[in-house]
Amino acid sequence: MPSKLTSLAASALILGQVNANLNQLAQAAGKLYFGSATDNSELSDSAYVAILSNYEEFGQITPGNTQKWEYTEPTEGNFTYTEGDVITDFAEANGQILRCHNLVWYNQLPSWVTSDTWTNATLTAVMEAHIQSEVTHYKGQCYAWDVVNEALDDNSPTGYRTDVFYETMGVWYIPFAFATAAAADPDAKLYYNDYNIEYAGNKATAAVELVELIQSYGAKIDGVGLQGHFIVGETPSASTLLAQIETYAALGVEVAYTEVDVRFTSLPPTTAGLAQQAVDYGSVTSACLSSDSCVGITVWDFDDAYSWIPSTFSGEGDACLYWANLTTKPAYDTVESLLASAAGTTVPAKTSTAATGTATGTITATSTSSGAQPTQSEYGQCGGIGWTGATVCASPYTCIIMNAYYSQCL
Ligand code: 9MR
Repeated sequence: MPSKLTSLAASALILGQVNANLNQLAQAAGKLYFGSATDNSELSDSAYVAILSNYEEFGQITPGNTQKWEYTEPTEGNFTYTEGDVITDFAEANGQILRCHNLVWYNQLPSWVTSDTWTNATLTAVMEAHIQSEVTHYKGQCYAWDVVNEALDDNSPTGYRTDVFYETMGVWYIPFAFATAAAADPDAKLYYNDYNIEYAGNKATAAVELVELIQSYGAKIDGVGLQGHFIVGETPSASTLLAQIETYAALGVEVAYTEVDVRFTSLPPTTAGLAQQAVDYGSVTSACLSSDSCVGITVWDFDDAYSWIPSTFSGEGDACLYWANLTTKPAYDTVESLLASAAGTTVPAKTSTAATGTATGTITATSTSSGAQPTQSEYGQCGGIGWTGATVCASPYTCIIMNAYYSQCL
């Protein structure tokens, strides 16, 4: 039975209750933003756009594709920003911070870059022209640039990915890219962005050395982007993630979770799986909340309908905070509750979302008794991860989220 103290605390929390949205809560908790990636084709989906454009929900946007080299310089010296501008204009119209993505990456390169036989001098000139043009075009618009993306290879003996840049220019291409970007927009935060560097291991150690390499050349690096493409049940704990954040912070850089999703390796997810996914998203959220060096969290799209996972990992998916029908998952509730708790507030009570893809009513503040649904009495549990009992309170009580695992009729 809950103590009187618990119920008094709940009353205080109710007084501080806000209409919860992820960015609003993240900012109230001291972060710069909670954001999402998006892509041009998605902007014709009006129901999706209604959520994406809500600054209180997503205060930051990352273009998922159209700032990449194959889009912005499809043939040598011909720069085209029309498609990238669609996303940056969208973000600016909504007052959203932009993370710009990306300048130098082995993937999504036009064939003229990968197929030519470059010398160090000629590829250096090409890289310099590309970075100068793109960073200048977006100058003043990008909070941050992912300057170099995924330069490390999990299996390479050197730690570096042997792409056209590394093979032609050597490791020097990395500080060169950062110095070139800094010259073009001194105010943009310059990030190194990668996956599997969110927790201690060989690749994270290589990422630390990469930051030190850039610094040793006297070039500016402001941040490390932790992509955060995780798997349900295999996501590192909050303390493991936090330890790695602090390792980067000790180098004098900030960090951000830049591409978070937590995928199921087999579908459809079970109720227990959804609860685990909520724990996993919660670990990422808690880690970021626990460090002043973590500026924000970006999900690699918020809606399963637009996730990159199913086309890359056959049979896997459901990795986002929202189902494809734009209702929210238990993971959403956990992220929201953790942000709210860090902000010193609470979120409106809501009915829970157990069913896969058919969840309903998750945004509704609710829960006095109605109809024939089972009701919970005063002080009874009415929600939380793994809770399968009544989610409606007997009149006049309201279901209040105490934490991700426990909601109570008060
Ligand atoms: O979301 C992007 C997807 O639409 C592209 O097909 C894919 C091509 O590799 O790139 C995806 O975004 C990637 C990001 O740019 C870098 N980190 C991994 C992301 C997921 O693949």
